[in-house]
Amino acid sequence: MDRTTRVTARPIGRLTPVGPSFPPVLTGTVGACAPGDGVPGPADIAYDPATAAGSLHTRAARVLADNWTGTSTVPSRGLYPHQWSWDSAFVAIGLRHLSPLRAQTELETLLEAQWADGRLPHIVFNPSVPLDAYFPSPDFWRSSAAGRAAGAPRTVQTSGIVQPPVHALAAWLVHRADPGLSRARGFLARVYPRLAAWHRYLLHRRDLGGGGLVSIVHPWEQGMDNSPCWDLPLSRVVPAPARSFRRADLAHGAPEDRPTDLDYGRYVRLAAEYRDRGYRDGHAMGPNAFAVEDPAFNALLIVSEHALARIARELGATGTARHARAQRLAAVLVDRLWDPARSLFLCRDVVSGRPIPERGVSGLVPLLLPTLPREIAAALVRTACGPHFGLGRTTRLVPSYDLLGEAFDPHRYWRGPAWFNTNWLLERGLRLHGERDRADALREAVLDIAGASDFAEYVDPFTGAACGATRFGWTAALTLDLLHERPGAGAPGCGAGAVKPVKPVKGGDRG
Ligand code: 9WN
Repeated sequence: MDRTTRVTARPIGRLTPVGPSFPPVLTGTVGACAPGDGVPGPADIAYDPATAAGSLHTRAARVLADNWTGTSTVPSRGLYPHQWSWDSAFVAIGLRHLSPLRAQTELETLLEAQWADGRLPHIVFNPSVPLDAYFPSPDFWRSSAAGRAAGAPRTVQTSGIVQPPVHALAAWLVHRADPGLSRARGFLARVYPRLAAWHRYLLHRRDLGGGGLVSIVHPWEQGMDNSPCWDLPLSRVVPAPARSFRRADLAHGAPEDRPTDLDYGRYVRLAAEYRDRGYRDGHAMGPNAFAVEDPAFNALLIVSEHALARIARELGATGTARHARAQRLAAVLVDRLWDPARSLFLCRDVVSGRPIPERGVSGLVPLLLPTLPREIAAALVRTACGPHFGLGRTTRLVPSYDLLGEAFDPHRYWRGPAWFNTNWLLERGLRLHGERDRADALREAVLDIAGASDFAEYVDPFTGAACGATRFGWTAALTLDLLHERPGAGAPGCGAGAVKPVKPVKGGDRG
């Protein structure tokens, strides 16, 4: 483990635990600190550890230094100038190799913006960024007013939707990077109640299909915003009129790489309606509602639940109930979303009750699950390497969508290009299931293409040409993470690592 942080740990305030009656109050947390208050600044990152790929390491570290705001990391200075939820989790996973303190701070800042009902908002807005720098801006979401009943914080503005729950996995990996520092700061003890409340929110308020899996209520919640998997359920949504909003993303990206105006109108309509309902979940779903069970979102929750079990264990509990719940959820995932004919997990439209017949990369992400039946893991590997995703044949990185699908477009947002976070997840999945050679090849491809594309947000899956923003946060962070992994390594040591079989039990989330 590379220990490059030059920051001395000192105890800081506590995050207030969340629960059904918790007030969104924070006491003396790191989020209030400015550089110089014990929170590391760019100068605390060592750029030149002795690694074989020193210059790639240096360049990735520089991106993270440049995107650091003092308490968290923006995905991109131009296109995404605030803190995003799953971006921060991926960033923390890479930052832990440079500065475990800064990685802890990244997650703590996000968790401070948690709502009283347990949800972790997908954006935490930086008040010093002009309102027109990103749309939808805080005055669209109006979180502290519209979200009051759901317990939105008063002192920080956020969005009201969520993103995939990668956070407990990130917290566990960050802890493992420097357990001494983590214990000295009481890191796990402070984040655990918040992470537990986050999972509770998802499992209890978002089981809209009634079968045990979490539903997303907006394409942005799943993180793969413009995937063709949403086209069918989105087609029922009446778009908001184009004149009612002004997109900011087109100032930074080519229109042909971004979602269409029609799709944007639908995103805006869904978000505005959710806001106008006070961000309440579990209302009676109308025929035009958007509610989808997604395999990647649920797989990440399961992996994070295993990580939470490990955190509980570190804090003195057994973790058994959480491991059991994760195993139970994995069985439900297979039961509800596995499509043996396509050898892929599919999304399920909760409103119609039917599977969505599109092949998206999210259907491969359950490869991360340690308890996946062996034949399903093998089938997923075949699918990744087959004609629909082309890994190792026509592509070096797994594309976001079916190469043979009607909606495939190598450049348009989540409709074909390859992203680095999904490839990082699949690299871990391959390693976990004993596919070392394929995992090594994918690792090498991520490193080559991330470096050559100047840490692009996403790339053409055939040529590796950069699309979207460059110097993108999670691309740099996950490059660092892979640089610190030994090629040829076995199963990754994460929340999803070797899980002892336990008897499933009902209920209980105390670890
Ligand atoms: C909406 C920040 C985010 C990522 C998402 C990605 C994109 C936002 C947008 O950028 O979404 O949340 O404006 O398109 O799709 O995965 O978290 O990097």
